[in-house]
Amino acid sequence: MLIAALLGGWVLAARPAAAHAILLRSAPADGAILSAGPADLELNFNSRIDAARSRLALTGPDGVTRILAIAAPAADQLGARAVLSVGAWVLRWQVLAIDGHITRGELRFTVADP
Ligand SMILES: [Cu+2]
Repeated sequence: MLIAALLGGWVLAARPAAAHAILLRSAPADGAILSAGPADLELNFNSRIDAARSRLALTGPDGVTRILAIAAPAADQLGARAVLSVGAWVLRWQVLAIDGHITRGELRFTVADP
């Protein structure tokens, strides 16, 4: 009885966490080295997200942070375009999952001379 109650509690507690948006993969990947020019940024999550309430902020080698216009090619995906110059870049993402929870993270990548 006690075990069942504990197990039930664990399952209930685990369920909302499973719906958090977790980044599964991205392009560019964290730590990637790219060449300069226009780039398609793409982030894939494990759950559906509310693209309208999600945010992508890109900081370039000049230290300036730009909020990117977000496209949502799929319910679990965010996309954006950026023109990348040589140097270090940080892409910060914040997404609202359908369970109402916000998750955030950042990707760092480098643009190198060809
Ligand atoms: Cu959640």
